[in-house]
Amino acid sequence: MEGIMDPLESVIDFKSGLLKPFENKVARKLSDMQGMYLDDKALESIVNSGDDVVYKVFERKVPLEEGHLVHSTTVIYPGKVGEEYYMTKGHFHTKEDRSELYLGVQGEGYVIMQTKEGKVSLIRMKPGVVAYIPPYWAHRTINIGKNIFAFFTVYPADAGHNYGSIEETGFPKLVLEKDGRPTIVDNPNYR
Ligand code: S6P
Ligand code: ZN
Repeated sequence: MEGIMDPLESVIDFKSGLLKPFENKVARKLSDMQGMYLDDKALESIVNSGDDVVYKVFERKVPLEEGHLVHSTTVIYPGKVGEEYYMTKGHFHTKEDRSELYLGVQGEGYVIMQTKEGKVSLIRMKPGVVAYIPPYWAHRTINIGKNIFAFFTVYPADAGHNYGSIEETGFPKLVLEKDGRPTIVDNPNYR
């Protein structure tokens, strides 16, 4: 049938977390994440001393239409802003009823999820762990290890990303390093 897309094959490199090949690549630096970490001063000082790439997304190109599935890997580098581990910005899907699957590929982390009604949930991620993010749950991932944390994601191509709500409210919980260990605490700035 005319207009039917050809199948795609890709390979996840389980060591580096790269998806090969990829057509779209996003790299986010700390300077792209102003206001998202608890310790603004620590963030400012890292940004002023040369900035840092926090994470990269490697994505196959598919039409952003209902019926297609975007699939990509995210690689979060190790590091902290003050006591807070490097993490993604986090978002609701613009179409809030669109769900998502994460598969842990390399390293250790958390996926933190919240609903607009104030429910919060965390899943500890490591290679092989699958996290199902149901409709209506915002999601952010956090690298709690000394090396990269990488995961594979699949989600409906018409989902879209709403970053604005998270920029305003943050997540109800933070994952901080306390006495050398990842520790889940209440976010004092949660609105
Ligand atoms: C997309 C999916 C992931 C994230 C990626 C970066 O729906 O949840 O591919 O986009 O992990 O996070 P963020 O919050 O900057 O988009
Ligand atoms: Zn998502």
